[in-house]
Amino acid sequence: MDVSNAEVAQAFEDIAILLELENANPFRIRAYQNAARVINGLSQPVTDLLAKAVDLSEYRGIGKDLSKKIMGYVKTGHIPLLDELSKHHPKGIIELARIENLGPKRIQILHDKLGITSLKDLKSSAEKGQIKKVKGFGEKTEKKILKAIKELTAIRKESRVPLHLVDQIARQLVLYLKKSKEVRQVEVAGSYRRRKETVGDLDILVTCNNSKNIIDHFVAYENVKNIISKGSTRSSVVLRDGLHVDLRVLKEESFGSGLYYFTGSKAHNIEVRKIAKKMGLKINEYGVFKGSKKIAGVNEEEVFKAIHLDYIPPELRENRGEIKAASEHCLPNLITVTDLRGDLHAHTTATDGKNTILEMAEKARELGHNYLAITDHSQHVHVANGLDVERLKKHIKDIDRINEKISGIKILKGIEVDILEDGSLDLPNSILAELDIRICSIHYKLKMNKKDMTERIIRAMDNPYFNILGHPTGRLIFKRAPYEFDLEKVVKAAVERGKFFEINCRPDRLDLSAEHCQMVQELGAKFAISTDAHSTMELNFLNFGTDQARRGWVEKKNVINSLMWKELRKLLSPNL
Ligand code: DGT
Ligand code: CA
Ligand code: CA
Ligand code: ZN
Repeated sequence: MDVSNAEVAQAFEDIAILLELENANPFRIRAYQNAARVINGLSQPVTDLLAKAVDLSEYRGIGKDLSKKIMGYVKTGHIPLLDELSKHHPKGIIELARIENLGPKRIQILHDKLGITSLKDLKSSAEKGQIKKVKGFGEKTEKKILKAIKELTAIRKESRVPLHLVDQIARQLVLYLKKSKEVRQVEVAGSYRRRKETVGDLDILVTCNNSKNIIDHFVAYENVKNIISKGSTRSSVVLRDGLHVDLRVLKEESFGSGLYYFTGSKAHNIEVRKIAKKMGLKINEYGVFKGSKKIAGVNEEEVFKAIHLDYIPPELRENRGEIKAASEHCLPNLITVTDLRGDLHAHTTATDGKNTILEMAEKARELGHNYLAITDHSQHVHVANGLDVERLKKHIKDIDRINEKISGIKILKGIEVDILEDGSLDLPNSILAELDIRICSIHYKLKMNKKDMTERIIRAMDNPYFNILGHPTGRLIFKRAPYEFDLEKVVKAAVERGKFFEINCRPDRLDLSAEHCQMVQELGAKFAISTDAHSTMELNFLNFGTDQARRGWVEKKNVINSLMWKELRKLLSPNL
């Protein structure tokens, strides 16, 4: 059995909790807790130690008895004592012990009085105010319990990390790995390579001259907080920021097949394996095989060729139709960040941005943009000091002046105008007519019912000056679900009226989602990939929106800011 140290330690911790519930001898309980700590701190997997015939009972804190239990666990995947104890207690009881202020004694009381056997039960009882009525608990404890549950669930949610944070961490780690003379190839695979908006853990693949040295080098990285396992060809660590990283050393001859396998997704891999099987081939992380003969594996291109598929970009590997498309030679011509000619959503100090029009313009020019749209907020957004007609008039003049001053880039006069509750726009058409571009967004009254919200948006699209629906679903990653509306209906209305959908690049928005991009494109609508920058730095966000667009199958021909201003302006003129 491939049992990790973390799993062994967890099993011992569980035993300690269950023993405590049974009022066992405190010394016995402590022994299991100590052993769990020792195992968590080992620098090598217990499986490796046992394979080398190391006597675990020699470690302080692990006696003869526990050493035997570990050997049994590694061999069979079971610890009879844990199995036995588990029989006497409901499954959910162990996770209750992870709540602060809730030792085994109190868990027992809650179980007897209120029938609580899981975190879910505990939460609902606390919310109903039943816990404070139990003798020895009281109002304060109930509040504490609710707070602890909230924190526990928050941690679970946060155990996935937003891609833009992982991006920095991964880049630094790769640089560090490349510093070793032993290393030849380094790639980050997994959801990171597929550019998923959140990442569970990093999967790094390397080839090298000496695998022991590279693993030693890896675990010595200054940002490593815990070493979870350290074997001869793989190692797992937790970084200081909480991110897990798996490192695997591959053989050069199977780097391509390994990269393909560990890039996933799992659903994609499973489907591909079926296809290979139909062709009489076998595919795994070591290569593509015909009988026992290896026919591909060095690089991904060769692997795809061997299974008769066009090369599938990692962002598409989610088993959402890409395998069929690859076998029929009709994969989409995905947008790339270098296809983009400009940025259509940016704020300045006139509202809630941090930089002036000129500063934003200069940065955009430095990025090689052909144009940048300045789209500050409209009056309804008081908190952002939104523009009323008079201030917008002045803003327009300011932009004109900058355009006279600066060369090599066109600054578009724009607005991010609010869609009001009744679907009208927050500024009169007379002033909207003086602009080059209007992004229309919803910023308040997000909780309308589905029908009303759908009508609100479509009514807004009836306005001839409406160009782009800003952050179309209003979702915030980890924080807020999309508002309720009929996206399909809205897309159809947009196609009829010549309106476009924003793919907002802000890492906390990435709105539209990949799935929504795919659906919107299939219904025939086009996109603007825009940063919604509130500072010059944020003008760099285009790659995040582009990653998202690629995951959503978005083609270059359907992205309006892949056009130069000369062409784009025709699409933005009002359809009067
Ligand atoms: P994450 O880390 O949750 O964001 O998502 P991934 O996709 O990076 O998943 P992870 O780290 O568990 O595994 C990395 C890749 O390894 C995964 O995308 C596909 C491959 N893989 C892992 N487990 C399996 C499996 O049981 N079967 C197959 N076919 N592939 C697997
Ligand atoms: Ca992963
Ligand atoms: Ca992983
Ligand atoms: Zn907005």
